[in-house]
Amino acid sequence: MAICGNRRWKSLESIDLGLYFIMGTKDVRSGNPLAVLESALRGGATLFQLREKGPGALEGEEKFAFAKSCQRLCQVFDVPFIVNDDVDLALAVDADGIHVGQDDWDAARVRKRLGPDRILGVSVHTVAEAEAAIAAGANYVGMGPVFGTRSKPNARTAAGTVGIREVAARFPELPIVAIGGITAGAMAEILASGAQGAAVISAIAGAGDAEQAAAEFVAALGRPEAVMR
Ligand code: TZP
Ligand code: MG
Repeated sequence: MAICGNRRWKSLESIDLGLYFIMGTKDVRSGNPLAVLESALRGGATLFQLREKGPGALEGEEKFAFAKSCQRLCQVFDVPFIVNDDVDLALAVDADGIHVGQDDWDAARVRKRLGPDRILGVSVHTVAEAEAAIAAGANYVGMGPVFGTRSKPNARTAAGTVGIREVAARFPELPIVAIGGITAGAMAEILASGAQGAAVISAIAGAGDAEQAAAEFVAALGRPEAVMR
């Protein structure tokens, strides 16, 4: 499998999918989104994706400025900054990577636009989609929704971890992150299925204390080296 390198994270092994925090301004129920991001990073989020979409989402210059602010915070914590869907924004802000779904852009075209040095994540649901994502140059795949979610109105039916198990068995070296309704209490099941970690919106963005919520996920990862910042 061709694994693409990355400027700031020299090898794929150093891109840590353990706790992949995803947030847009509308996912934050109370408080300042940047403060929530900072708390999540402080609690131990290992990767961040800006997913700014839906009614009332920031656009244009406001979205650019917010992305830059998120990126600066990620840099302070040495955490990769990924942009959802918006290839132009990802390139304009010099993001570390982009994540695209099956209905968004063709992943191979996105890889061409990004060049070899940025992280490319692709949402997949089947072994065939995972194979196509690898061929397109994906560094990791996202799989879900595992459980029911209220963060994505058009989400597919919750699929549990069956698909993850199939993809992990077929492509043992492919990094997989599970998504959809994941709580810290489900981490053991997620990891047992073959995923390297969880992508999380509401359990952190909607928590009263995002730092504590993130720290609970990190504790559930069960890695002695993953410590709170
Ligand atoms: N894709 C599949 S489920 C989902 C996305 C973006 C939303 C995950 O959010 P939450 O709040 O962690 O269920
Ligand atoms: Mg998408």
